[in-house]
Amino acid sequence: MKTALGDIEIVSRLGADERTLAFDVLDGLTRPFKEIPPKHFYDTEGSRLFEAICHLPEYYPTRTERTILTENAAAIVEDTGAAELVELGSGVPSKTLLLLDAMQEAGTLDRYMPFDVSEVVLTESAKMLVERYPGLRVFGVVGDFERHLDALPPAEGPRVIVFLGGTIGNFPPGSRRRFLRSLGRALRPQDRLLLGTDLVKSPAVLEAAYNDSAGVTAAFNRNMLAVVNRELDADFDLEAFEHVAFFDREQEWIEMRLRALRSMDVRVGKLGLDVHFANREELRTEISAKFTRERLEADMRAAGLVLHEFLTDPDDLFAVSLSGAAPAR
Ligand code: AVJ
Repeated sequence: MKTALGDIEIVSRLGADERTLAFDVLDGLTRPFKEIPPKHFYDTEGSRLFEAICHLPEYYPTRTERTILTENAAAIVEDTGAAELVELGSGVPSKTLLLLDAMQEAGTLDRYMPFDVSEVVLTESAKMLVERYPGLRVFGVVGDFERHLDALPPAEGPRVIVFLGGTIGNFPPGSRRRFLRSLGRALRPQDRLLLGTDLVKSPAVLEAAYNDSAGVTAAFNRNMLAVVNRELDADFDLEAFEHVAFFDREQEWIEMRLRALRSMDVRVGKLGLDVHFANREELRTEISAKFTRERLEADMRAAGLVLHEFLTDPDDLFAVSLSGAAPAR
């Protein structure tokens, strides 16, 4: 689509082969330890609740990452010569604007390539961006960045793949390395990965961020059951589950669960499935891994990447790192 405002192209890779909510619920609710993956939090209400989480006093990651980017955007652009940004799970870009602003300032800004599952979100942000940055080309991919990186056109200038927010923490360690490896394969020697990671810190601070006093995270967590009710014609009683979030010191990740407050049977109509919950049985909805510089470097190395920069805030709460493909040996 070439609009009067500029150059916007949106391609869709969401198709019939989708690993859908139905797939994940059938799989996840019939396991010995019940689990539904965190990507199903984000319907309209879930996205609204997540946005509210980002503004909570206890939830430091969003504002800390923004501070790091504010401080370092110009240097990141200078270091990388970035002309093209690929953004994974863009949503409505806000922190990314700091980078795009710096690229425009440096005169290198050429192309922005967001990935998102929502075509509406992509189209709206594309329109906003071509208006804000005259001459910017936008190539959006409606799809899943775990599987559709090949939808990207070849790089025409120094490219930076941006994955912010600490969402890499949602991957269990093995898939994390596999995913990083796939990103590494997409990088030419001059390209970089800009990655946001939450850092290991005092369990009290971590746990407060996922057990906020206003109960927004609890509502966000329970909303996943509302998504399943609506989409799969299930009859979860949201009141019958309590929010649980704790820091697993062994694994160094936050784990979120929903705990049944009584024994019950839940019907998932569209799957013809009856699921039994014992009293106090838990359903895992998210892991959110926390990193140290050493662990991140080890992950990068195992994935064929080299850590170049590790940028943090003064309190070492969060890190934004720059990595590149390891030279072939
Ligand atoms: C969007 C995955 C980075 O793990 O901190 C916030 C999601 N879950 N509060 C995170 C989330 C509960 C968030 N990420």
